[in-house]
This record gives sequence, structure tokens and C-alpha cells, in this order.
Amino acid sequence: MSIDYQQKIPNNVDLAGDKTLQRALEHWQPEFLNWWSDMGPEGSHRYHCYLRTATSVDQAGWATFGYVKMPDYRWGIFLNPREPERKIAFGAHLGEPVWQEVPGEYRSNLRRIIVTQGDTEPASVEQQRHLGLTCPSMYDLRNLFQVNVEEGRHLWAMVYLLHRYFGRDGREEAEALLERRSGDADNPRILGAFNERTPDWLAFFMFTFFTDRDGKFQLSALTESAFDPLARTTRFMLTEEGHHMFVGRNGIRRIIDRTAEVMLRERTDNPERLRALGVIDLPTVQRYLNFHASVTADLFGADVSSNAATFYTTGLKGRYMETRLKDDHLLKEATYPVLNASTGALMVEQAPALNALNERLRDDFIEDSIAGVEAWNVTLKKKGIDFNFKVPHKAFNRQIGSLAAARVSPEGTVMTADAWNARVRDWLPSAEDRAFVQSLMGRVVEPGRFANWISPPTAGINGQAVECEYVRFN
Ligand code: BYC
Repeated sequence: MSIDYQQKIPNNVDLAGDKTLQRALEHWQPEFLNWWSDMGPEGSHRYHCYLRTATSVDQAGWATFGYVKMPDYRWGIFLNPREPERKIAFGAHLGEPVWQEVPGEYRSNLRRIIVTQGDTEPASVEQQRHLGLTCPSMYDLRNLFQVNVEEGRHLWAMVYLLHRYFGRDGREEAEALLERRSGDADNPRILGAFNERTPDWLAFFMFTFFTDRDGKFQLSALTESAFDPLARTTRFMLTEEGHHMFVGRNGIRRIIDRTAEVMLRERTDNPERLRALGVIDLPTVQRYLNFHASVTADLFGADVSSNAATFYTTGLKGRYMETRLKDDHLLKEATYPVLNASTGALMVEQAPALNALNERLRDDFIEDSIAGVEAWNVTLKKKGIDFNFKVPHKAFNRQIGSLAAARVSPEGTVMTADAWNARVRDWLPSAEDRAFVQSLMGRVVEPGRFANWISPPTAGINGQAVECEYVRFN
């Protein structure tokens, strides 16, 4: 179904057929635009940017490219088409038709999941709002803006569900989504990683590599939901998420590529010398990686969680690739391994699989992250550079769940707090590391030019040249 862009709010949910809902969302729209003006990408309001906008959810139309004045981006509401025969794939309602309305008894849990998901979207825009001022190229600036507008659209996706299915409570929650602020002491965003700063482009690429990957796994789990409108909207969000992870994966690869080039030319791996030459030494990249991987691992919640068990049993949130898994989809008798560090060493314990669903999703995420990082190692190996990036052990630097009580090295050794603190500068970015990376951040915006610390991409966006004028400053 094609999307009607003549409407105030582009949508494929027949908003015009529900005047009350349409009015409520048209009331929220200016509040969203005010928030975007205050908290969206700094200085971007007059720019015209080469962006993709969804014009339909099918293959042909979901990515239409053209220049768009940034605040005029058409944030809209797009759900994947309904599959009339779709059945619930897990939990107590296994085999029953999926729900088109919210069952009263699950209302509060479902609202909580949707609010938590929705909260991450504006949070990430807030975290990234200053990055345009220090972009390494016009190509990267465009990618940042693409990510930002789509996170804005993902907020719209959750706000639609809140308004459409949760009445007054939903409308209040939709307003609160525009009131919380990333990092605010009094009214912070809900989840930890979304209150961290994203102060530089290395952090941005790590965020899009790891934290958007949490998005991939959480959204995938929600595409299995028995609440069909949530499943259909997250399915479409996932198509957009792919580009965000591409930005991270490719951004880091280009940083590594550039550093490797200078290492080979100068025949050195000395971090001080490399820094003096204006590129980011690989151990610093690894420390950023350790930080973002561990903060993102926390986003999956506690390793043993009764919430997770309830969400699954009641059909609200499934596992990654639920319908492809070959088991009973009830998990009443099953167990799943979790780690316990209380004895001073990491011990594997079997927990009830239902309670360990956060851990399972975290494990799926880690496996996917390792595969992504391996691709960077292949790049280095091809160049003959002996350096291996590693995803830290999942118990490293945790703040959520039972492992938060333990101090564990990136290799997985349990340590005393003193011993851990003595090594932390080797593992996590220090203030000096961050200051150094910050010192490289200057604004490069001439088409086709790139900052010294990053290689150009191998291809432009949507078949355009790398030198294309992706952003017109006007
Ligand atoms: N920080 O039983 P637990 C994305 C809280 S990213 C702070 O484990 P549960 C994106 C928890 O709320 C995807 N608090 O919780 C990426 C609970 O609090 P209460 C976002 C945390 O419910 C990039 C308590 O600790 N989507 O899309 O099983 C850019 C007990 O924990 C944290 C979702 O997350 C934390 N990290 O699991 C833009 C999906 N972790 O109730 C976008 C929706 C836990 O005791 N959310 N807590 O006060 C969920 O499914 C679940 O809420 C969670 C938590 C998996 C996050």
C-alpha cells in the first residue's frame, strides 16, 4: 500500500478513517517538531540533505532518495502489511490468532515494553545532536542525519501504538517521551546506555555498531509479538536499522583502514607516534569497543528476569528468530546456561530457560557482534598487520544483572576491585584517550574531502559518487 504524502502525517494505517486518533496525533506532531528543533541535530534546520524516505513498505518504495530540507522530513507511520493467517508462535497462547487489540490483562506490560522501546529513539538523537559540528566528511554528515531522522520515525512508530491502543495513558506516555532527556539528572532516559554521551565520531560509530545492534535484536524479538500492530511496525523498523549498523561497521572499518595505512607507511605501531600523525591507534579503538560492547550488553537486562519470563509466556515478546527455532516454544521444562561469579570464578549454572531469555538474546547479540568485529580483523590481516580486535567477555564491566557485582577482565578473569581498577586504563577509554580523539574532531564538509583519521568509503550512497554534495548548506 502506497503512502499518502498529502496528509499532514504520512501513513499507511488509514489515519483519515479515525478522526479522533488523527486529531490526537496532529496535536502531538507540533510538540515533536518543537522537540526536534530543540534536541535534533544542531545547526541542521536550513540544510537540504540527500535522504531516503519511505514511500511504501514494499521493496520498490521503502527507500526513495532525494534532497529534503531537514525539518521538513516526512516522519510517518508505516506498518508492514497484515498477514491474515498469522498465529501466535510461543507462550501460553501458542497457535491462537494474533491480537489486533490489546488484551486488558497485558495492557500495562505491553505499554511498558513500547515505552521503553520508544524512549531509546529520541534518546539517541539527543546523544548525537552535536556530532554534525565535527563531521569528518559530508558523506558522514549525511549518514548521521539519515540515522537521526529514522530514529525520529521510530519514535513516531511507538507513539502511534500508544495513541491508538492505550487511550489516555498512552497519550501521557507519548508526551513523556518528549520530556525525558538523555543524561538529565532529574528526568533521564529509561535505559543506561541512552544516558551516556556520544561525544565524538569514534563513539558514534561504536554506538551504531553495538547499540543499534541491540536495536536489531530487541526489535526482532518484538516482531514475534502476539500483539500484531507491534509486530508489523517493528518489522518495518528493522529494514531501516540495517543502514544504522552499516554506518557503524563501515565507519570503524574506515578508521582502522586509515590507521593501518599510516602504520605501514611509517613502519610503526607505537600509539604515541600514530597519534602525533593524527590517526587513532588501534588499542584506543579497542578500548572504545570494550566500552560500547559492555554498556550495550547491559541493555538486555538482568540475566535471570521474571519480567522476561512473563513477557514470553504471555506472548508479548519472543526470542530472536522464534518461528525458526525447533522446540516446544513454551520452555516450561527447558534450562539455559547463565554465569555466576559469586564464588570468585565464573561458573556456568543452568537457569530456567524462561527466566534466562534476556541472557539468551544477549548471547545472540554477542555472537552477531563477534562476526562483525571479525570482518575488521580480516581487513587488518590482509594488510599484514598483527592486531586482533576482540569483543570483551560478557561479564566485563557490567552494571546490570548478577554480574554487576563482580569485577571481570575483558578476557573473563574474575578479579578484586583493586586489581581491576589498576588495569582499567588498559581496558576502557581514559579521559586522555577521549581528549585525544576529541582533538581530531574538526569539521570537514567540502564534497569528497575526508578528515585525516578516516579513509573515504569505497562507494557513495544509492549509487551516487563519494564526492556528491550530500548536504546543501544554503
Ligand atoms: N538500564 O528484569 P530486568 C534501540 C531495569 S535499542 C537501566 O532485567 P526486563 C535503539 C528494568 O527496566 C532497543 N535499567 O528487566 C538503538 C527493570 O526496572 P524495574 C531498545 C535497566 O524488563 C540505538 C529492572 O532493571 N528496546 O532500539 O526483563 C538507537 C530489572 O531488570 C536496564 C528494548 O529494550 C538498563 N540497561 O529487561 C536507537 C525493548 N536493564 O521495572 C534505538 C523493550 C534493565 O524494576 N525493553 N533495567 O524498575 C525490554 O524488553 C526490557 O525492558 C529490557 C529490560 C530488556 C530492556
